[in-house]
Amino acid sequence: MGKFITFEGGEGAGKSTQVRLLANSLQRLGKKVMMTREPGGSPKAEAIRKLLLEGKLAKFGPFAEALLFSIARDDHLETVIRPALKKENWVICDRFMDSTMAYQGAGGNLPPAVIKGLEHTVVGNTRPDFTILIDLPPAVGMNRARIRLQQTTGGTADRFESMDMKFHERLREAFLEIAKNDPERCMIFNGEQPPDELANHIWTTIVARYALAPKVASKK
Ligand code: Z5A
Repeated sequence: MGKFITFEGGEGAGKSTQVRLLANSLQRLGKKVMMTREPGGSPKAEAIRKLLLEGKLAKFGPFAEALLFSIARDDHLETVIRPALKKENWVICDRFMDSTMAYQGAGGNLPPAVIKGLEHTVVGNTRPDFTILIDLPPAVGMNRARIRLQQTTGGTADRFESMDMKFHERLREAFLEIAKNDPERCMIFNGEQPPDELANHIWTTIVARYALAPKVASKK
């Protein structure tokens, strides 16, 4: 079996940037890597992503959203993640089950037991080996996301980006709580450091955790 690594955190934390940098480092070591993301990652799940991020289903409330994220995750796991793990890939996923606990749980006030039930049914034994939580003050992340939005789409925030700062503070606390309660799986990294420094810290941790040959780590 391969390895399953997930990145979690708030808006603009730098997850996508770090997913790419970690994938590059692993590939330079000759590892087979599959980068993916949630919501999405498979054709059916990408279709659900569109509905969720456009906010068209928000009127049904957080339970309906949690179900839809779970339906998308089920397809993503079945058609993409589990087959890739069977082929010895390092699967690196931009957001996964902890985002449901943070956004629909803490953010949407769904009871943790409901989310845990969905997680148990959908994820089963395919839990991440390692989860990298990139933590930073929501104002910093939102500002990064805002600047990027202006540069790319002309300034239209999606369903979750448009929530108020208190919502994003609750998310941050929820992610920190998840990591604190599962220290074997989760590690918290400071997202305020420059991308290359953060990538080096993550890489050093991965090298130690999986006993990889460290000499390739410093190559760009
Ligand atoms: N969601 C949910 O509610 N429930 C669920 O179960 C799941 C998801 C799975 C997916 O959005 C949304 O779905 C998400 C949660 C919800 N909420 N929102 N919005 P998405 O995939 O479109 O967006 P995201 O996951 O929040 O990612 P993001 O906003 O694109 O941020 P990021 O991936 O963490 O950051 P980035 O793209 O790497 O970087 C953002 C910008 O900052 C970019 O311009 C970078 O160049 C810059 N950057 C990156 N790193 C740094 C550092 N270290 N310093 C300075 N600047 C940096």
